Amino acid sequence: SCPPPARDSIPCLPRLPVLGSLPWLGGGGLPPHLLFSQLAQRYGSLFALHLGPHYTVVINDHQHAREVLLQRGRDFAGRPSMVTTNLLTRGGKDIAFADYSPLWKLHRRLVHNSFTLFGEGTSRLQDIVLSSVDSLCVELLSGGKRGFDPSPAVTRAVTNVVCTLVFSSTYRHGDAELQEVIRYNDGIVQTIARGGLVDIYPWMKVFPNKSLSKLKDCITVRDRLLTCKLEEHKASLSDGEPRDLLDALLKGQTGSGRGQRSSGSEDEGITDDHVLMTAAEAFGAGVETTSTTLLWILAYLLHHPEVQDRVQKELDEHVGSERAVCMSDRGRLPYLDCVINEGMRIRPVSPVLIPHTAMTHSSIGGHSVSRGTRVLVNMWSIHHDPRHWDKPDLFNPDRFLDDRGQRVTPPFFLPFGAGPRVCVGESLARLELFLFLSSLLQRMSFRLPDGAPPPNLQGRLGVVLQPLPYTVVVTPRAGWESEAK
Ligand code: HEM
Ligand code: PLO
Repeated sequence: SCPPPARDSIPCLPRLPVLGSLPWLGGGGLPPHLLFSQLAQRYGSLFALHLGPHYTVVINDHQHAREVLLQRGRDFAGRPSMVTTNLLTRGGKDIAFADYSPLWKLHRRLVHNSFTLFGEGTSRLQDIVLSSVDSLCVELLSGGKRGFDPSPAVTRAVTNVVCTLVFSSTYRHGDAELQEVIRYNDGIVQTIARGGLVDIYPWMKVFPNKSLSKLKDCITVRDRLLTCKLEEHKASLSDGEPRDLLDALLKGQTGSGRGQRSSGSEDEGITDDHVLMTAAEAFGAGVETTSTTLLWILAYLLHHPEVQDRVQKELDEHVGSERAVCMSDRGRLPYLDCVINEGMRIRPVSPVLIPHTAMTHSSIGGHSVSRGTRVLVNMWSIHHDPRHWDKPDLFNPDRFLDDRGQRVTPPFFLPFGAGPRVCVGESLARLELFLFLSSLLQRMSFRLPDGAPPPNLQGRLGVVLQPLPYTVVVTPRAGWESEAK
């Protein structure tokens, strides 16, 4: 029989030498996720462009996204090399920004197992989160009747959870080390990929600039702190249960990486550098994503007080005010789950995921794609696709319930990505989001300060898509007044 007909190539933007398609990208006015959504209307949901020298395919619909992430997930599990993330990760000794390799696979599996160790199975994680939630509630409730920005308190609470999880440190309000951690993390967030993770102007970074030296300073502070934690852990490592992620990694290092020659080709195994970079990354990912998602959801609740009322009604009916909410309540609180999903749909923290690359010659939608091609999955377009979502710009948690009030997860909802590069922190993130939101809304209500405009929902794209600062007034709910001073 005849070979299948050759399919035409992916529609591509015009290009110039060196600049690639940059002159057609509107001068950097729009952040990448919005720019790509706009271009998809002209070129179709699958199109290509040249980001400087890099041929890049952009995907704006869920069929192609599932093909790249799931069906051909292995082919597209590579990561491009970027100046800032190479600095951040000592040349890819982490999970998120490291290119695909057998060692990376081993490393990712080790991290995944270590997470599970502290995950759903044990109640330890729940205890860690709940104790942090308690202090957050006290702090928010003592804010009084004046409007205030909830962001610092939320960030502190989430940072505390991650510090306990990664290296067993818990901090009191105002602790100097905690302040240092928050400061260096902020510095990295501000300098690491300022227009999102898509490195549109890679050559700019080659010239010495303020931003790059600030990044280096923050990395130095981070490394000093983490090396110290690592040494402490090594010195006190015992044969018993791992105390935290750092312990689990150190144990896994001897178990599966170094010392064992059977895997052959990998000469190095999982080094101390890998352990350090993983701890740093779990830390950064754990803080930025969870706190940002919480702040987005709070912002939407201020716009939709009826949604907040309904969550609180659900909580009153199934939990009450006599005890704290726990993970086993999750099945009884479907509407809260929908609110969390709707928050992650309407404002995905990572609107174009992390760039992928083709590791072999492959294809997308029947078009052949050569090795090394960069692939950007625009989750923003997918989560706002009017063909699949009714009024996509409306915050409507009910879209995650079917006619019988059962939870549904549509195939075009992928806030954590999918396939070999799916988020490793998904179950941790879900646990945190659930416990934080349920506990907050059980104990207090959030309102706009008198006369204040509702939060701006446009967002600002740094390394993640963040809401602009806004203020809230917090009032205790029945049964929790004593916590307010
Ligand atoms: C990767 C979303 C929380 C660790 C990712 C990706 C997304 C994502 C979209 C990229 C997938 C891709 O490139 O295809 C989220 C969201 C979160 C969240 C929405 C919370 C609301 C966390 C937490 C951790 C974490 C709490 C760890 C403590 C990671 C890591 C990767 C990743 C290590 C890289 C995986 C890889 O490249 O193989 N996440 N994440 N994330 N996430 Fe998360
Ligand atoms: C956040 C700042 C930290 O200091 C370093 C860090 C590590 C992992 C990154 C995270 C930052 C931002 C959010 C990322 C995460 C890995 C996966 C996650 C990119 C840069 C997302 C949403 O994809």
